[in-house]
Amino acid sequence: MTDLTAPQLKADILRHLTYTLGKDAPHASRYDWRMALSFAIRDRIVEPWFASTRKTWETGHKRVYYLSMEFLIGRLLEDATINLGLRDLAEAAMGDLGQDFRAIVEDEPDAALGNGGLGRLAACFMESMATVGCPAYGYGIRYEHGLFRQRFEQGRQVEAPEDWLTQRHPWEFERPEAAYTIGFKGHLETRAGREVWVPGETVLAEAYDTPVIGWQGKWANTLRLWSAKSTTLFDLDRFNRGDYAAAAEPEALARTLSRVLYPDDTTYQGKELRLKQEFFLTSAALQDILRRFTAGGHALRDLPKHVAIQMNDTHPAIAGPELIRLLVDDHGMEFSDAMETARACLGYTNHTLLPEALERWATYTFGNILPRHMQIVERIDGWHRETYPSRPHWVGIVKHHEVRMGELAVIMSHKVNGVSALHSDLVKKNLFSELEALHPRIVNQTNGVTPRRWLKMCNRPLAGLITETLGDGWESDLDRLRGLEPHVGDKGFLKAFGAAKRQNKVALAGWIKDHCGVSVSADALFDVQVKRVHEYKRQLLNILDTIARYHDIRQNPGATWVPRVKIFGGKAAPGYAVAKEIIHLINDVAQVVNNDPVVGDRLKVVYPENYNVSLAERLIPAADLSEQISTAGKEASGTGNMKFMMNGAPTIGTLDGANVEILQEVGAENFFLFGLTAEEVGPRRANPDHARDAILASQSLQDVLQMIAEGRFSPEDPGRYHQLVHRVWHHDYFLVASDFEAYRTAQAEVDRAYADQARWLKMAALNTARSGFFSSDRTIRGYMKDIWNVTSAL
Ligand code: 7GP
Repeated sequence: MTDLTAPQLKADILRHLTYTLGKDAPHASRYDWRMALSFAIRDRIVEPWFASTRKTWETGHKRVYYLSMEFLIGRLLEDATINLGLRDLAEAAMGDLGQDFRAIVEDEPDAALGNGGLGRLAACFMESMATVGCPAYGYGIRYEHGLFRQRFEQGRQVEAPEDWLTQRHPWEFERPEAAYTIGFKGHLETRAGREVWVPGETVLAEAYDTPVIGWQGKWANTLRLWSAKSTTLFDLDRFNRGDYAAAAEPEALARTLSRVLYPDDTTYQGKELRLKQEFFLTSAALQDILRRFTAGGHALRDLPKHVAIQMNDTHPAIAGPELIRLLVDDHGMEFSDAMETARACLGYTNHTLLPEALERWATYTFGNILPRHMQIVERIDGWHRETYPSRPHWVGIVKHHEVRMGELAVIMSHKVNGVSALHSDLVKKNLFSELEALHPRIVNQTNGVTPRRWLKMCNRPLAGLITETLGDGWESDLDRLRGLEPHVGDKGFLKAFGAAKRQNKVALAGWIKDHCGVSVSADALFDVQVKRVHEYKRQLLNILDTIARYHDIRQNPGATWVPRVKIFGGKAAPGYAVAKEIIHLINDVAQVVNNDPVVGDRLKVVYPENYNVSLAERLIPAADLSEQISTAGKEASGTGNMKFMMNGAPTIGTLDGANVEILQEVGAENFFLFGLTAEEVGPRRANPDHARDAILASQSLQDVLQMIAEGRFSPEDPGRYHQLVHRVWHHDYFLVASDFEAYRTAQAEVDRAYADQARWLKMAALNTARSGFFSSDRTIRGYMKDIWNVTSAL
């Protein structure tokens, strides 16, 4: 922690405004002030950052390398001030300078270098590794355009490019000296009895480093993002001939590699550019790792003693063959030694069981782009066949002219992990059961989230109450939240807890009024489902229930209703037609419900555009109810579910992913459980009439489907949802119909619980009190012990 004073910080800000930005105060814009503040704060990170690096070098401490195609970081300014203990000082200093700290903070664009859960997890992990003092590097791609911006036009999702880098990104340091050549395509030659790869294309990977500071500034790690540059800068010949566009072509072509983030989360597309991006990240990272390692003067056989490499899903699974290639082709190691060395370093985290998300590359594409790696993959497959002669014939990496990245990642890793207890179990039993039987290596590491961002920063009223009640220090020892339990019987505490929630709700209501044009009452139950839009996550189930509620209110407006605000947020992959239809339906329902005078405050539906990390920070602290309603067996873990719990929102949910563990921690009386279990899902689906039976058994569901089919929510286009309704009747793979009645019953129970505010507040407070397990510090300690074999350097 720093002992900076307000006048010093002010002086730093003004110095940066003058000498870094070249502005004087009277003419500085909000952007200028934000830059000046960011640079002043960044200055405070540099010292601990250097100190951490120095210490790691001096002690020869083992390092962790986290390879991920996504880092969904969000904003950094406020987070950095919080971890440095400078937040209030920064607010005061800016106030003195006539600037509104909140406005400055919100001027920062989100670094949206990820799609959803997998990318956000990587960002939480970076913060937690810095907090617990695990020496680590994150490696990713510095996409010029992060995840697209979402807008609604007449209720339809429209995508616009995101351009966070058009402004200066004050947190990074460009490292032109740290650049590596990455090859693609070309051919193989035999020279002196060795296979040599002669790439047909090359690009340069240039590093940009962002320091990641942990809680209280005790340790800092590096997030190193690669940007693609051309190896041949400019075609001067062509330029001189006047062909300016062609002259710039090499540069433009190379840059496409780090131009855009693929916006699909759970479907795999098989696009050549994607494979190139994956190799670009992985090769640059591994070259950098080996350079750093050999600079330390160690023998390559000792790599696993000093280096742990984690593959965040299969996206960087080319790391296995690439590490072998570098060790064998560049460093002269024997294949079998290289194989052993690579496996001892590598770990693989699986994030999904959805078959459509499992990466498989046509051997044609793979061999064309990475001919040497194709050869190495065949060799690995051969090695595996020989090592396990008993292996069933269908098990292996190359099958039916495809390279299966999951199998490759498992075979190349000493440890494989799932992300919740249930998910790891299913990975073991279903996804990789044969490989696991040959060589057990699957372990569980239940996901977590950083409580610094997801409680301390985003929920000041609640964080303040916790500190008042428990004192300092819970932020890095989240199990201490259990200390709130004895207070839950105390009326005064519950009142304060309720007041904190209400303050967040009032703030959100104001924001909704300004941004969505809908008036909502802070007395209503805020029921929130925010996440990527996907059929398995079942936003459809939620909106069907909303329509049923609407229908009932219209039938019987005089009954006592617990007022609800249904809040949705999330993006659909641009090519995912069904998901986009669901978004459209939600917006259409919102139009009708919000403008129906019979309904009034009893029900409102809001769907703010462009859900992202910053919007999550606004919505989650104001939520009363957390919607985690995926078809059991489909959500690997979920991490939003943990954020809601921490912020005192009980869950309505299925027995899926980490919901199972949330239920276990919080107790059944504080969780609204419903629906088929993972074990029941298969048999249910096997009944060809499952949806029809469920619909015929539910008058309410029949009414709802009828209303949609009649065009009640799309009067100008009554046929708009015929297909969607048809799907529910005939192709209800995710069992929306089968779980509908159970969901409604659970929602009715929610109403009853909420109507008794004393009961509700107690449930909410217990959710916070029992959320300590879901700190990503706990998760990271688990990886360090069970997978990376690395200790804290603190
Ligand atoms: C997600 C899972 O869907 C989610 O359940 C989990 O909490 C999160 O990873 C972190 O483990 N998966 C992805 O975001 C994803 O892109 C495809 O998966 C590989």
